[in-house]
Amino acid sequence: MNDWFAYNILGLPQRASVSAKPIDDLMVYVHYLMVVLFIGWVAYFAYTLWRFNAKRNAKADHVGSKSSLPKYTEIAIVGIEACLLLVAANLWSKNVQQFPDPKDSTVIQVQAQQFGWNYRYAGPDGIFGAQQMNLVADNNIFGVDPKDEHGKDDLQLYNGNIHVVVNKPVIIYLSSKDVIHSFKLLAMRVTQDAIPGLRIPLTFTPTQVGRYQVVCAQLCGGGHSAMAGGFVLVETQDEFDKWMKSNTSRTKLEDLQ
Ligand SMILES: [Cu+2]
Repeated sequence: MNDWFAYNILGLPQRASVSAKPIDDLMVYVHYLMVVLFIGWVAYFAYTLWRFNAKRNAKADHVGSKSSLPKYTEIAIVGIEACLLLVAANLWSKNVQQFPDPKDSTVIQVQAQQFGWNYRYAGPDGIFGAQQMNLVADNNIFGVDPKDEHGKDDLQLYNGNIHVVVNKPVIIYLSSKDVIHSFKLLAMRVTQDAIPGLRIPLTFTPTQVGRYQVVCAQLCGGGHSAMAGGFVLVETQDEFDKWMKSNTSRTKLEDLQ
C-alpha cells in the first residue's frame, strides 16, 4: 500500500539506497495524515453549511456551538503531528549516528564549483594524500600536499561519472569552492548543501547496480543546469577495482610543486 501510494500517487522515482524506503514511508505517512485532514475538514465544512443555513437559524445566536468535539479533534491532530515529528527526528538521528566505518566504505571527497563537481578518491592504496588549506589554488582545488607520497595514486576527476560499489556504504565529504551548491542523488534520496568552508559528511548505501544522475539542487548561477551532466555508476566490487586500477586521472604531484 505504501509503495503503491509512493509510486502512483506521489510519483516518487525509483529507489536505489537502503535509506530510500524509510524516507519515502515517512513522506507517505504525512500524506495519509493530509488526506484524513482534508476529508475531515471538507466534511466539517459541508456540515456547517447545512447546520447553520438561514432556514435553520433565522436568528443569530451569540452563544454558538457548545460542543467540545473541535477542541479534542485539534488536540488529537497536534498529538499525531508531534508523533510524526518525533519519528522524523528519530529516523534522522539514526542515520546521522550510524555512520559507517570508512574502512568498509567507498570514500569520496566532493568539491562543488561553478559549474561542476570535483571528485577525489584515495586510489588503490586507500589512503588520501595530505591536504593543506593554504595550498588550495585553481590548479589544486583540494589543497593536495605534493610532498605526501600517498597522494600519488589519488584519483581526481572533474564532472563525468563517479563509481561506487553496490551494497557497500559510500561516505562523501562535501564542500564548495565558491557559492552554495547542493549535491542531489534522487534515487538514493540524498540531498545535501555544499557550503564553502564546511566539510559536510554524508552517507548512503546503494542497493542496485545502475546509473544514477547527479544534479545540483541549489540555484548557483548561470550554469547551474550544467551541473546535472554526470552520473553515479553503481557496480560490483570487481568492476570498481578494475576501474580504480585502470583510471589514469591520478593526481600529478609534480604539477603541484
Ligand atoms: Cu551548483
